[in-house]
Amino acid sequence: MHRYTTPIVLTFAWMLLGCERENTETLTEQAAGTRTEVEAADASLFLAQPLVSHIYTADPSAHVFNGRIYIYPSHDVDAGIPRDDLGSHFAMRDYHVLSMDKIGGGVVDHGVVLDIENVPWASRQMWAPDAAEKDGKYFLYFPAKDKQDIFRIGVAVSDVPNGPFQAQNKPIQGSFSTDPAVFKDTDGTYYMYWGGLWGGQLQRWTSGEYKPEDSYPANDAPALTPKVARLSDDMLSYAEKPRDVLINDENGRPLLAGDRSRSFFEASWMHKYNGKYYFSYSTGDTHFVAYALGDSPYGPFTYVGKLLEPVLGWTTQHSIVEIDGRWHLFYHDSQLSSGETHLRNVKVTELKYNEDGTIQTVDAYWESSSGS
Ligand code: FUB
Repeated sequence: MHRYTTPIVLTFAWMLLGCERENTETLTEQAAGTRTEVEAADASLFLAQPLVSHIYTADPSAHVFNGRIYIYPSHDVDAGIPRDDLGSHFAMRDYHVLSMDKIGGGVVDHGVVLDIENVPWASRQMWAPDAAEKDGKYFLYFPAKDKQDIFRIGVAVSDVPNGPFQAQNKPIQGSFSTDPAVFKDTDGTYYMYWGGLWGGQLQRWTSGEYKPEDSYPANDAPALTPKVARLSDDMLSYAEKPRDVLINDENGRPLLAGDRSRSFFEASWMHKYNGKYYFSYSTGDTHFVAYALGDSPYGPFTYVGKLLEPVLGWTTQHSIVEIDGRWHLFYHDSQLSSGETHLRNVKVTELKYNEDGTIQTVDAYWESSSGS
Protein backbone atom coordinates (compact mmCIF):
# COMPACT_ATOMS: atom_id res chain seq x y z
CA MET A 1 0.00 0.00 0.00
CA HIS A 2 1.25 3.43 -0.80
CA ARG A 3 2.09 5.74 2.00
CA TYR A 4 -0.52 8.26 2.99
CA THR A 5 -3.45 6.53 1.34
CA THR A 6 -6.63 5.98 3.32
CA PRO A 7 -6.26 2.71 5.29
CA ILE A 8 -8.39 -0.04 3.81
CA VAL A 9 -10.21 -0.68 7.08
CA LEU A 10 -11.18 2.96 7.42
CA THR A 11 -12.27 3.17 3.80
CA PHE A 12 -14.45 0.13 4.32
CA ALA A 13 -15.96 1.54 7.52
CA TRP A 14 -16.53 4.82 5.71
CA MET A 15 -18.33 3.08 2.84
CA LEU A 16 -20.50 1.12 5.27
CA LEU A 17 -21.45 4.22 7.18
CA GLY A 18 -21.83 6.35 4.09
CA CYS A 19 -23.97 3.92 2.11
CA GLU A 20 -26.86 4.43 4.52
CA ARG A 21 -26.87 8.09 3.72
CA GLU A 22 -26.08 8.76 0.10
CA ASN A 23 -26.88 12.40 0.48
CA THR A 24 -24.14 14.95 1.07
CA GLU A 25 -24.53 18.00 3.19
CA THR A 26 -23.62 21.53 2.36
CA LEU A 27 -21.37 23.06 4.96
CA THR A 28 -21.10 26.78 5.18
CA GLU A 29 -18.10 28.34 6.84
CA GLN A 30 -17.07 31.90 7.32
CA ALA A 31 -13.65 32.68 6.00
CA ALA A 32 -11.61 35.66 4.85
CA GLY A 33 -14.68 37.84 5.08
CA THR A 34 -16.62 35.74 2.55
CA ARG A 35 -18.85 32.72 2.71
CA THR A 36 -18.19 29.76 0.48
CA GLU A 37 -20.01 26.47 0.16
CA VAL A 38 -18.50 23.07 -0.30
CA GLU A 39 -20.00 19.67 -0.67
CA ALA A 40 -18.96 17.43 2.16
CA ALA A 41 -19.50 13.89 3.32
CA ASP A 42 -22.18 13.39 5.98
CA ALA A 43 -21.12 15.74 8.71
CA SER A 44 -23.10 13.95 11.40
CA LEU A 45 -20.57 11.11 11.42
CA PHE A 46 -17.86 13.27 12.90
CA LEU A 47 -17.16 14.40 16.44
CA ALA A 48 -16.14 17.87 15.24
CA GLN A 49 -16.57 19.91 12.08
CA PRO A 50 -13.87 21.54 9.91
CA LEU A 51 -12.86 24.96 11.18
CA VAL A 52 -12.82 26.27 7.61
CA SER A 53 -13.90 24.77 4.33
CA HIS A 54 -12.91 27.32 1.68
CA ILE A 55 -9.36 25.89 1.62
CA TYR A 56 -7.88 22.57 2.70
CA THR A 57 -5.87 22.77 5.90
CA ALA A 58 -3.88 20.26 7.94
CA ASP A 59 -1.30 19.82 10.72
CA PRO A 60 -2.80 22.48 13.01
CA SER A 61 -0.40 24.03 15.53
CA ALA A 62 -2.48 26.21 17.84
CA HIS A 63 -1.36 28.88 20.29
CA VAL A 64 -2.96 31.64 22.32
CA PHE A 65 -1.22 34.95 21.63
CA ASN A 66 -2.52 38.19 23.19
CA GLY A 67 -5.73 36.44 24.26
CA ARG A 68 -6.61 35.24 20.74
CA ILE A 69 -6.36 31.70 19.34
CA TYR A 70 -4.04 31.40 16.34
CA ILE A 71 -3.74 28.25 14.25
CA TYR A 72 -0.74 27.62 12.02
CA PRO A 73 -1.74 24.84 9.59
CA SER A 74 -0.38 23.34 6.41
CA HIS A 75 -2.29 24.55 3.34
CA ASP A 76 -3.17 21.43 1.37
CA VAL A 77 -3.56 21.66 -2.41
CA ASP A 78 -4.17 19.18 -5.19
CA ALA A 79 -1.13 19.74 -7.38
CA GLY A 80 -1.94 16.74 -9.57
CA ILE A 81 1.17 14.89 -8.38
CA PRO A 82 0.68 11.11 -8.20
CA ARG A 83 0.75 9.44 -4.79
CA ASP A 84 3.99 7.77 -3.78
CA ASP A 85 5.66 6.41 -0.67
CA LEU A 86 7.55 9.67 -0.18
CA GLY A 87 4.38 11.73 0.06
CA SER A 88 5.22 13.74 -3.07
CA HIS A 89 1.52 14.51 -3.49
CA PHE A 90 1.75 16.65 -0.33
CA ALA A 91 2.95 19.48 -2.57
CA MET A 92 2.03 22.50 -0.48
CA ARG A 93 3.46 25.89 -1.51
CA ASP A 94 2.34 28.42 1.08
CA TYR A 95 0.97 28.95 4.57
CA HIS A 96 -2.16 30.68 5.85
CA VAL A 97 -2.87 31.65 9.47
CA LEU A 98 -6.31 31.13 10.99
CA SER A 99 -7.53 32.81 14.16
CA MET A 100 -10.57 33.02 16.39
CA ASP A 101 -11.42 34.78 19.60
CA LYS A 102 -12.85 31.67 21.28
CA ILE A 103 -13.54 28.01 20.59
CA GLY A 104 -16.70 27.90 18.52
CA GLY A 105 -16.32 31.50 17.40
CA GLY A 106 -15.96 32.73 13.81
CA VAL A 107 -12.71 31.77 12.13
CA VAL A 108 -10.68 34.41 10.30
CA ASP A 109 -8.35 33.36 7.51
CA HIS A 110 -5.50 35.88 7.41
CA GLY A 111 -4.58 34.81 3.88
CA VAL A 112 -1.16 33.80 2.59
CA VAL A 113 1.45 34.68 5.23
CA LEU A 114 4.43 32.96 3.61
CA ASP A 115 4.83 31.80 0.00
CA ILE A 116 7.54 29.42 -1.15
CA GLU A 117 8.49 32.02 -3.78
CA ASN A 118 9.73 34.15 -0.88
CA VAL A 119 11.85 31.47 0.75
CA PRO A 120 15.25 31.69 -1.00
CA TRP A 121 16.46 28.22 0.00
CA ALA A 122 13.25 26.19 -0.50
CA SER A 123 12.12 24.23 -3.55
CA ARG A 124 8.92 22.36 -2.66
CA GLN A 125 6.66 20.74 -0.06
CA MET A 126 5.94 23.14 2.77
CA TRP A 127 4.86 20.66 5.45
CA ALA A 128 3.63 20.90 9.03
CA PRO A 129 4.63 24.24 10.63
CA ASP A 130 4.58 25.68 14.14
CA ALA A 131 4.94 29.16 15.63
CA ALA A 132 6.29 30.79 18.78
CA GLU A 133 6.33 34.25 20.33
CA LYS A 134 9.25 35.86 22.12
CA ASP A 135 9.63 39.48 23.21
CA GLY A 136 6.86 40.68 20.89
CA LYS A 137 8.23 38.91 17.80
CA TYR A 138 6.55 35.95 16.16
CA PHE A 139 8.43 33.07 14.59
CA LEU A 140 7.00 30.67 12.02
CA TYR A 141 8.96 27.41 11.85
CA PHE A 142 8.41 25.29 8.78
CA PRO A 143 9.89 22.30 6.94
CA ALA A 144 10.48 22.40 3.20
CA LYS A 145 12.76 20.67 0.74
CA ASP A 146 15.85 22.63 -0.20
CA LYS A 147 17.26 22.84 -3.74
CA GLN A 148 18.93 19.44 -3.23
CA ASP A 149 15.54 17.94 -2.31
CA ILE A 150 16.55 17.49 1.34
CA PHE A 151 14.06 18.50 4.02
CA ARG A 152 15.30 21.37 6.20
CA ILE A 153 13.56 23.50 8.80
CA GLY A 154 13.30 27.21 8.19
CA VAL A 155 12.15 30.16 10.23
CA ALA A 156 10.30 33.31 9.20
CA VAL A 157 9.66 36.34 11.42
CA SER A 158 6.86 38.85 11.92
CA ASP A 159 5.90 41.61 14.37
CA VAL A 160 2.36 40.22 14.57
CA PRO A 161 1.02 36.69 15.04
CA ASN A 162 -1.02 36.74 11.83
CA GLY A 163 1.94 37.61 9.59
CA PRO A 164 3.02 38.05 6.86
CA PHE A 165 6.31 36.44 7.83
CA GLN A 166 9.73 37.28 6.40
CA ALA A 167 11.82 34.17 5.77
CA GLN A 168 15.48 33.95 6.72
CA ASN A 169 17.80 33.48 3.76
CA LYS A 170 18.90 30.03 4.89
CA PRO A 171 17.31 27.20 6.83
CA ILE A 172 18.26 26.72 10.48
CA GLN A 173 21.84 25.55 10.52
CA GLY A 174 22.06 21.82 11.20
CA SER A 175 18.32 21.31 10.67
CA PHE A 176 16.91 18.28 8.89
CA SER A 177 13.67 16.31 8.48
CA THR A 178 10.18 17.68 9.19
CA ASP A 179 7.42 18.63 11.62
CA PRO A 180 8.97 21.21 13.96
CA ALA A 181 7.10 21.86 17.22
CA VAL A 182 8.35 24.64 19.47
CA PHE A 183 7.63 24.43 23.20
CA LYS A 184 8.10 27.27 25.70
CA ASP A 185 8.81 25.84 29.12
CA THR A 186 7.55 27.55 32.27
CA ASP A 187 11.09 28.88 32.91
CA GLY A 188 11.03 30.71 29.55
CA THR A 189 13.33 28.28 27.71
CA TYR A 190 12.29 27.31 24.16
CA TYR A 191 12.85 23.85 22.68
CA MET A 192 12.22 22.53 19.21
CA TYR A 193 11.11 18.93 18.67
CA TRP A 194 11.04 17.50 15.18
CA GLY A 195 11.39 14.51 12.85
CA GLY A 196 9.35 12.43 10.43
CA LEU A 197 9.90 9.01 8.87
CA TRP A 198 9.44 7.91 5.26
CA GLY A 199 8.75 11.12 3.28
CA GLY A 200 10.08 13.13 6.22
CA GLN A 201 13.56 11.59 5.64
CA LEU A 202 14.53 11.01 9.29
CA GLN A 203 15.74 7.52 8.30
CA ARG A 204 18.33 9.09 5.99
CA TRP A 205 20.15 10.79 8.89
CA THR A 206 21.06 7.76 11.02
CA SER A 207 24.78 8.28 10.35
CA GLY A 208 24.60 11.92 11.42
CA GLU A 209 24.71 13.14 7.85
CA TYR A 210 22.31 12.88 4.95
CA LYS A 211 22.47 9.67 2.91
CA PRO A 212 20.03 9.41 0.00
CA GLU A 213 19.30 5.75 0.88
CA ASP A 214 16.81 4.83 3.59
CA SER A 215 18.21 3.11 6.67
CA TYR A 216 15.62 1.62 9.01
CA PRO A 217 16.38 -0.36 12.17
CA ALA A 218 15.40 -4.03 12.34
CA ASN A 219 12.05 -4.70 13.98
CA ASP A 220 13.72 -5.91 17.19
CA ALA A 221 16.04 -2.87 17.42
CA PRO A 222 15.14 0.45 19.08
CA ALA A 223 12.90 2.63 16.93
CA LEU A 224 14.22 5.80 15.35
CA THR A 225 13.74 8.73 17.69
CA PRO A 226 12.46 12.27 17.21
CA LYS A 227 14.94 15.06 17.97
CA VAL A 228 15.03 17.98 20.38
CA ALA A 229 17.26 21.03 20.73
CA ARG A 230 17.09 24.17 22.86
CA LEU A 231 16.68 27.29 20.75
CA SER A 232 19.07 30.24 20.80
CA ASP A 233 18.09 33.53 22.44
CA ASP A 234 17.19 35.05 19.05
CA MET A 235 15.04 31.97 18.21
CA LEU A 236 16.79 31.60 14.85
CA SER A 237 19.13 28.68 15.53
CA TYR A 238 19.76 25.66 17.71
CA ALA A 239 21.66 26.49 20.90
CA GLU A 240 22.96 22.94 21.19
CA LYS A 241 23.54 19.76 19.23
CA PRO A 242 20.24 17.97 18.59
CA ARG A 243 19.51 15.16 21.03
CA ASP A 244 17.47 11.98 20.67
CA VAL A 245 14.06 11.97 22.33
CA LEU A 246 13.94 8.57 24.00
CA ILE A 247 10.53 6.92 24.32
CA ASN A 248 10.61 3.87 26.58
CA ASP A 249 8.11 1.17 27.36
CA GLU A 250 6.73 0.47 30.84
CA ASN A 251 9.90 -1.51 31.67
CA GLY A 252 12.23 1.35 30.80
CA ARG A 253 13.36 -0.20 27.51
CA PRO A 254 13.28 1.83 24.27
CA LEU A 255 10.24 1.17 22.10
CA LEU A 256 11.23 -1.13 19.26
CA ALA A 257 10.99 -0.34 15.56
CA GLY A 258 8.60 -3.27 15.08
CA ASP A 259 6.26 -1.92 17.75
CA ARG A 260 4.38 0.04 15.11
CA SER A 261 1.33 0.94 17.14
CA ARG A 262 3.46 2.69 19.78
CA SER A 263 6.70 3.89 18.21
CA PHE A 264 7.34 7.36 16.83
CA PHE A 265 6.65 8.23 13.20
CA GLU A 266 6.10 12.02 12.91
CA ALA A 267 4.07 14.98 14.25
CA SER A 268 5.78 15.85 17.55
CA TRP A 269 4.08 18.04 20.13
CA MET A 270 5.03 18.94 23.70
CA HIS A 271 2.86 20.32 26.46
CA LYS A 272 3.18 20.50 30.22
CA TYR A 273 0.40 19.53 32.61
CA ASN A 274 0.70 19.49 36.40
CA GLY A 275 4.50 19.73 36.14
CA LYS A 276 4.85 16.71 33.84
CA TYR A 277 6.07 16.84 30.24
CA TYR A 278 3.73 15.23 27.72
CA PHE A 279 5.41 14.31 24.44
CA SER A 280 2.84 13.33 21.80
CA TYR A 281 3.28 12.10 18.24
CA SER A 282 1.81 10.17 15.35
CA THR A 283 2.51 6.45 15.00
CA GLY A 284 2.29 6.74 11.18
CA ASP A 285 1.04 3.63 9.46
CA THR A 286 -0.92 2.54 12.55
CA HIS A 287 -2.59 5.97 12.54
CA PHE A 288 -2.69 6.85 16.23
CA VAL A 289 -1.68 9.97 18.08
CA ALA A 290 0.14 8.55 21.10
CA TYR A 291 1.71 10.17 24.14
CA ALA A 292 4.52 9.56 26.60
CA LEU A 293 5.32 11.19 29.93
CA GLY A 294 8.59 12.57 31.28
CA ASP A 295 10.07 14.74 34.02
CA SER A 296 12.27 16.85 31.74
CA PRO A 297 11.74 18.48 28.32
CA TYR A 298 14.57 16.25 27.06
CA GLY A 299 12.98 13.05 28.34
CA PRO A 300 13.35 10.16 28.63
CA PHE A 301 9.63 9.62 28.16
CA THR A 302 7.56 6.61 29.08
CA TYR A 303 4.84 5.55 26.67
CA VAL A 304 1.38 5.93 28.21
CA GLY A 305 -1.24 5.40 25.51
CA LYS A 306 -3.26 6.79 22.63
CA LEU A 307 -4.83 10.18 22.75
CA LEU A 308 -6.50 10.08 19.32
CA GLU A 309 -7.90 7.08 17.45
CA PRO A 310 -7.37 6.92 13.66
CA VAL A 311 -9.13 9.64 11.69
CA LEU A 312 -10.40 9.61 8.10
CA GLY A 313 -7.27 9.85 5.94
CA TRP A 314 -3.79 8.37 6.22
CA THR A 315 -2.05 11.03 8.27
CA THR A 316 -2.85 12.16 11.77
CA GLN A 317 -1.51 15.34 13.35
CA HIS A 318 -2.31 17.51 16.31
CA SER A 319 -1.53 20.19 18.84
CA ILE A 320 -2.66 20.57 22.44
CA VAL A 321 -3.31 23.95 24.01
CA GLU A 322 -4.93 25.31 27.16
CA ILE A 323 -7.59 27.92 26.42
CA ASP A 324 -9.39 29.65 29.28
CA GLY A 325 -8.59 26.83 31.69
CA ARG A 326 -9.72 24.00 29.39
CA TRP A 327 -7.47 21.85 27.25
CA HIS A 328 -8.09 21.41 23.55
CA LEU A 329 -6.92 19.03 20.87
CA PHE A 330 -6.51 20.49 17.39
CA TYR A 331 -6.29 17.76 14.74
CA HIS A 332 -7.18 17.07 11.14
CA ASP A 333 -9.00 14.55 9.02
CA SER A 334 -10.13 14.33 5.39
CA GLN A 335 -13.86 14.90 5.88
CA LEU A 336 -14.23 17.64 3.27
CA SER A 337 -12.56 15.61 0.53
CA SER A 338 -14.35 12.41 1.60
CA GLY A 339 -11.08 10.69 2.38
CA GLU A 340 -8.50 12.19 -0.01
CA THR A 341 -5.61 11.92 2.34
CA HIS A 342 -3.63 14.90 1.05
CA LEU A 343 -6.73 17.17 1.14
CA ARG A 344 -7.43 17.65 4.81
CA ASN A 345 -9.27 19.99 7.16
CA VAL A 346 -8.41 21.12 10.67
CA LYS A 347 -10.73 20.60 13.65
CA VAL A 348 -10.78 21.10 17.39
CA THR A 349 -12.29 19.23 20.31
CA GLU A 350 -11.87 19.34 24.06
CA LEU A 351 -9.21 17.12 25.62
CA LYS A 352 -9.88 15.69 29.06
CA TYR A 353 -7.52 14.34 31.70
CA ASN A 354 -8.20 11.64 34.21
CA GLU A 355 -7.36 12.27 37.87
CA ASP A 356 -4.10 10.32 37.52
CA GLY A 357 -2.89 12.61 34.71
CA THR A 358 -3.64 10.21 31.86
CA ILE A 359 -5.56 11.58 28.88
CA GLN A 360 -8.97 10.36 27.76
CA THR A 361 -8.65 8.96 24.25
CA VAL A 362 -10.56 10.93 21.62
CA ASP A 363 -12.57 9.07 19.00
CA ALA A 364 -13.01 11.41 16.04
CA TYR A 365 -16.25 9.75 14.91
CA TRP A 366 -19.75 10.35 16.24
CA GLU A 367 -19.89 11.55 19.82
CA SER A 368 -18.06 8.62 21.33
CA SER A 369 -15.10 10.17 23.13
CA SER A 370 -14.11 7.65 25.78
CA GLY A 371 -11.67 7.22 28.67
CA SER A 372 -8.68 4.92 28.38
O1 FUB B 1 1.33 17.61 5.88
C1 FUB B 1 2.43 16.90 5.38
C2 FUB B 1 2.88 15.88 6.36
O2 FUB B 1 1.85 14.95 6.58
C3 FUB B 1 3.18 16.44 7.72
O3 FUB B 1 4.42 17.05 7.80
C4 FUB B 1 3.01 15.24 8.52
O4 FUB B 1 2.95 15.46 9.89
C5 FUB B 1 1.76 14.65 7.95
O5 FUB B 1 0.60 15.28 8.43
